[in-house]
Amino acid sequence: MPDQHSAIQQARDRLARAGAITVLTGAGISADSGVPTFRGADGLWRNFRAEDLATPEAFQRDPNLVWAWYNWRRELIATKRPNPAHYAVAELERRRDCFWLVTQNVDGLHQAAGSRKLSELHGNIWKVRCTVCEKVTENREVPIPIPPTCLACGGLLRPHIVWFGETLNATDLDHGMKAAASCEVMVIIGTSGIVYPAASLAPLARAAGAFVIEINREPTPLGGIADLSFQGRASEVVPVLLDFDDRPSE
Ligand code: BV8
Ligand code: ZN
Repeated sequence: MPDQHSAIQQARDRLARAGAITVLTGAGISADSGVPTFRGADGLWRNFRAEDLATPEAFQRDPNLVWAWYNWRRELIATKRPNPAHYAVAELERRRDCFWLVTQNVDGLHQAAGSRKLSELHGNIWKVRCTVCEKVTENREVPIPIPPTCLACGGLLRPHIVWFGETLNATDLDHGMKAAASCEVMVIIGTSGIVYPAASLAPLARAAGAFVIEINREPTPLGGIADLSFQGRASEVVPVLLDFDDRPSE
């Protein structure tokens, strides 16, 4: 890995010359906004691990407990704002016709920062879906009364979120895979690279010939396929990397 300064210059040159750019984000991009990451120490709630609650089985067994967890997260996220990394990604979208953002996050902070060309692979914490009529609506009640019921049919509502063991929305996944397979540069920000199929988008981009840039606070399994890995806080590193001139250096 070249020294930090030349690595930053190399990343900026690659981005400046890239016509098509795809960004893949995980919980780490929202960490500096105060949103607990999924696997970080601050992600626990009443000593439950997220993986134990974000499942259809947990919801089947005790929907009120799962809703209490989501109410805790909704209340917390409702007070959080995008950070400079979210804004830098939204700005990059405006600078490229061929741009797509694939996020694993459900917090809605990318949209709050102005991102529009994105797929939310794991859903959105501000959307609910009826378990009976499947109607999806936006709901920003904080807290949402438990158990929430569908205005259309009275059925029990669930978060419109993809839980472990559930398949992703085929359109979202397809869009994400196409964006990974067709980009010249993929920027991966704040993901542990553990959850599939989202994590498979990085090797997919690499195999298709993309230059892969990773930003994370610590080394991840994706480091092995990144051409450049930057260790640091997304809110500090991402704005620096994305601050490039569109005139590639000679
Ligand atoms: C699927 C919504 C087909 C929930 C999420 C056994 C049985 C069933 C399935 C599986 C199985 N084994 C494996 C699987 C597949 C499973 C999976 O991958 N499991 C993992 C745990 C091994 N995947 C699935 O089940 C997917 N569906 O495969 O369907 C299928 C069906 C049946 C059977 C087989 C296959 C569905 C996955 C979606 C799960 N839902 N979220 C909710 O949010 O309520 S995933 C969850 O993890 C979040 O969305 C999160 O975004 C995502 C990924 O985590 P990260 O975003 O990476 O967050 P994490 O905390 O892990 O890491 C944060 C990173 O940021 C760290 O690297 C840290 O260093 C860094 N960081 C921290 N601070 C900063 C920072 N970086 C920069 N700056 C900072 N300041
Ligand atoms: Zn309904």
